[in-house]
Amino acid sequence: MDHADRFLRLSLSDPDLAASHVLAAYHLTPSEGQDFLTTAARFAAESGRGTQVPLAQDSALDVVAYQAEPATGLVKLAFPLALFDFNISDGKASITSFLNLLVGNTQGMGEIADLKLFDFHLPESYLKAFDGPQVTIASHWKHLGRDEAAGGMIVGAILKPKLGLSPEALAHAAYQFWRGGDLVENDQPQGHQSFSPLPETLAHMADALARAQDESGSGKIFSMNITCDDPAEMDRRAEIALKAFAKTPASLAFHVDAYLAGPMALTHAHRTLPGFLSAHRAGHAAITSQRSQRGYSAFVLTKIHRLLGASGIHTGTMGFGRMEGFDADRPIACMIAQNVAKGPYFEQNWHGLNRSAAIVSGGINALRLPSFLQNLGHSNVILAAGGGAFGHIDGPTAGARSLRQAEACWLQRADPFDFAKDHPEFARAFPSFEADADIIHPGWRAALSQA
Ligand code: CAP
Repeated sequence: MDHADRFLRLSLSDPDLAASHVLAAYHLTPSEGQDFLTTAARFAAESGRGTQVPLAQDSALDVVAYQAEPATGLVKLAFPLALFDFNISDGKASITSFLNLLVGNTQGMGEIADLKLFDFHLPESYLKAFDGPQVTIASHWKHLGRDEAAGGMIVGAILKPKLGLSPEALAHAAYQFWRGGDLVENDQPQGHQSFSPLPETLAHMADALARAQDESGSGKIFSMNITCDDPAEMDRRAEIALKAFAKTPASLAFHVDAYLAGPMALTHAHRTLPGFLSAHRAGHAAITSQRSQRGYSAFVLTKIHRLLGASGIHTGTMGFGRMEGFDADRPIACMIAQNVAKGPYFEQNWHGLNRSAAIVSGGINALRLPSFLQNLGHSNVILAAGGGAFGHIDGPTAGARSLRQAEACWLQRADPFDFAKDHPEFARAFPSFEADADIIHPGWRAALSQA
């Protein structure tokens, strides 16, 4: 072994390092012909000092590999806090710096075949140097007139089709959903397109929301996609939205495609815009998918979004929707919503940093929702169902009602067929999503025809 063996400290363990280092757990497969421990040591050397040449004695700044298991591929690195970048202006920490050290150049090392980050742990002082959310789901619950500690599921939809509708058609679709639901999110590809110029769209949307609020007597929410390359353009769009929704500011929320536009976009939005801010994550599966052996996991991405200050975070549907996911993904939602939570390798104490809410989206409908909630164990989430709302055969108002009823069915632990008897929108979800009904509730045709 070369000088890199100074970067292997296998006598150390989590408790020796957790207060003074960022800890990171990876799965590593060396390239063919490479020795596992040597590769782990070189990976550690490259991670911090980024050098292949022998170093002087000082090792206080070394990143060290303190666990390395050839049998499982697990490698744990410890990063001294002094290696991370902090703002000159306000002393705040930087996720770009964090990612640069944990999943930067090392992702391309020739001697490594596969390398994926699955978990990390931050010590208190570093964690507190991140913004965290300023606004939590409690602000939405307040606007909706719910219990602010545990107000239950916010029934939301992503407008479908997401592209191609005129401002009037888009606002009409939103209005139809709001008649039965709480929140409309425009999807991450929606911006200022020729068929739906943003100023007109926002004016129609604000009008539709005001009508829905007046008619129902309860609050409604619009979460506007603000993602752009240029922060000045983001500010411009926000300014137009804030003007359009000036009469009902608590109804306006913003969201950013935090994976594609990156930490700077989320941070800019978080620090400049009022209210609830969500992190979408389109494109994330390129690195987070279980089939991708590099990058980092969805768990890591989601934890990063809480640090960056997202009030709501797309967490996936844990295998109960249509996007890739697994029921074992539950810790993703727990990590963002609790003060102390266990990840796959580390327990993180958030030391009072505000919590983020899970945004549940991707193929969820009234039939799939109860199993999802059962796996999660609570319904204090924001639902953003697209097809599950607009695919209801009686339209989006019925779609919204069917989703609210599905939550109630689960909360009451009711038999779905009995429940369907006096909840018509829920009952009509069965023929709306026949393929799901056949799998989740075989025999539904006979059971419902007797109802
Ligand atoms: C959902 C959605 C969302 C994804 C995001 C879509 O629509 O609008 O962007 O769910 O996934 O286009 O796929 P559906 P995630 O309800 O019609 O599937 O939250 O996992 O990042």
